[in-house]
Amino acid sequence: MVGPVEKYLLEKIKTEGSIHITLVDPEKISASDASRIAENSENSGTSAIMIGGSTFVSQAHLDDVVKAIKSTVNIPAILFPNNITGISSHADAIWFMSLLNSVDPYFLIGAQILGAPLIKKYGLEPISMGYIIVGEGGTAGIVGKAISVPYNKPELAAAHALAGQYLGMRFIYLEGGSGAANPVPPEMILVVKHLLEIPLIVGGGIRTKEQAIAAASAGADIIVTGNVTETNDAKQRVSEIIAAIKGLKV
Ligand code: 1GP
Repeated sequence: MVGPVEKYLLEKIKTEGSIHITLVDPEKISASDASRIAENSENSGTSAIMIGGSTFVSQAHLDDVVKAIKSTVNIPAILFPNNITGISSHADAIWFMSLLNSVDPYFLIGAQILGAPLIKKYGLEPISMGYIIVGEGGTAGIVGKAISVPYNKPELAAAHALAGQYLGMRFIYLEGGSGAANPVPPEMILVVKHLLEIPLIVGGGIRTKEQAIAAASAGADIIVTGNVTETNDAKQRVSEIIAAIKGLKV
């Protein structure tokens, strides 16, 4: 059941400690910008490109963005869907995710039922992941109807994460919300990671190498950054973040 992209991520985490993944939001950019960002990020040492946003984007545009990325870089392109409209046959893999703190069954299992046959048909590699909205939560929290876990309740985040692990999910993602004013606090990452035996992904509001170091040192196995790749000095900032977390946990 564990496919090549998942094996690649696990191996990277094992040998490099914390790794970095670049998030590209197809709502915000053209296919050519996506390919430029992916290329710069690959050159900086990012491990994969995630493609997804929180609101609707036409599937034709999503396909164009994924194709542009695939024709430019060698690292895996992993879909990060907010709905069944976030599926493209051109990617390598898809986070097969359930929003664990949503009050809407659609985001817990409904969308997954609708999407599963398409994933099978396209031959996409599904990577099972429990998604937890914490803190501010951003657009993902609103669209996903999540009861966000406050930053000062790390034990609650840990309970969600552990439930995901016990249900058989193979990764957990603590999502502070894209563009969050404050990233997930290291205290919350520490408490969650302490209980968890599967890799922990952390994202939302990470803009500096100091914030990335804090998250990685606290136990994040994968650091995701999105917004920072769209800034003018993106190349330098992403390189700094990746260089800073390299080797921290090995
Ligand atoms: C959002 O966690 C990601 O899903 C990335 O957030 O855009 O704030 O880096 P940023």
